[in-house]
Amino acid sequence: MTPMSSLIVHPEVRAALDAGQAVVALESTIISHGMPFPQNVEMAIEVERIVGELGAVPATIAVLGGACRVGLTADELHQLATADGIVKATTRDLPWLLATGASGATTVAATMRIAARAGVRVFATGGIGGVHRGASTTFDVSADLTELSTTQVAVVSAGIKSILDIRLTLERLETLGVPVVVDGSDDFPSFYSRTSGLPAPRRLDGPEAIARLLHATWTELDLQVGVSIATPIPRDAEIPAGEVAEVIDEALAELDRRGITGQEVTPFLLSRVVERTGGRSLTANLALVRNNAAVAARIAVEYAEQAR
Ligand code: PSU
Ligand code: MN
Repeated sequence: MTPMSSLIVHPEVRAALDAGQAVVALESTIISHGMPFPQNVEMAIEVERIVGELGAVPATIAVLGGACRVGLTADELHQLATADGIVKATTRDLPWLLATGASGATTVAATMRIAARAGVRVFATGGIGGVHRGASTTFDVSADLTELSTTQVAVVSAGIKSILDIRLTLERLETLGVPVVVDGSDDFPSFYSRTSGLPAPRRLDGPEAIARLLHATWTELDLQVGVSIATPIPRDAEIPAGEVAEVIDEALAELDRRGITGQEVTPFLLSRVVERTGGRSLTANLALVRNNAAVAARIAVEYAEQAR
């Protein structure tokens, strides 16, 4: 077995990378564990279309049958959205998936690692993981942060969901040396809401400036880090922070009562929020993922152009 047989890049993605054209990575935990069916598969197909229309090649990433896959077919997206037994995989789960031939939906961390192996530098998701509320006793800090501290991929998100401690997550990202910029706002966004009560660590406006930052990070300074790019949810889809706060507090209390810990925490909180807001949060979630995909595609196109 050659060492690279565990990495399979879709021919269209391969061709784009070889030609120095824009590629945008997309994650799969959001499909298998972040949203209900059928909205999950509809979302997965639509974000690929949005990326394509803006001149970049979409590459959804997952592990299927023990191989890291970069770029999936519609059938494979459907399988991730519906199949039982697709494990949620962060970076440390990748060796187990490869060794056992299993399939896994990749988190932000695992998606970044596989994207970097394939040479994809720009990645769109919904929200990144971070420091959980109460982490001083649970030690629950997402491996997304560790990955951002070592892997050269830019992650476009709508900020951080307030199921997490946003202030502590930003502190941790600073300690880890991860550049954090907000596109077009002085406020750091909190997923459903355009603000979080915290200032943007740094602000940049538009894809050209952000692509320059990526080249400064990797090409000029050769920093071995990821970059976190937050873009606020579109105004017409925003849910004011106060309206989800109560639902999130209830979900956190239920988490405690039920003693849910570890990898189950984030999927549990995500599904509770959708249930308790009567689907309103799902509509907002879909709007921000579409927006993040478009922002990432424009950045990827600029990044490729500035490399010429
Ligand atoms: N936050 C969201 N939506 C998501 C996730 C986080 O608002 O779908 C998913 C992402 O895949 C992220 C993962 O990488 O949850 C983080 O999981 P954990 O907290 O177990 O590291
Ligand atoms: Mn965790």
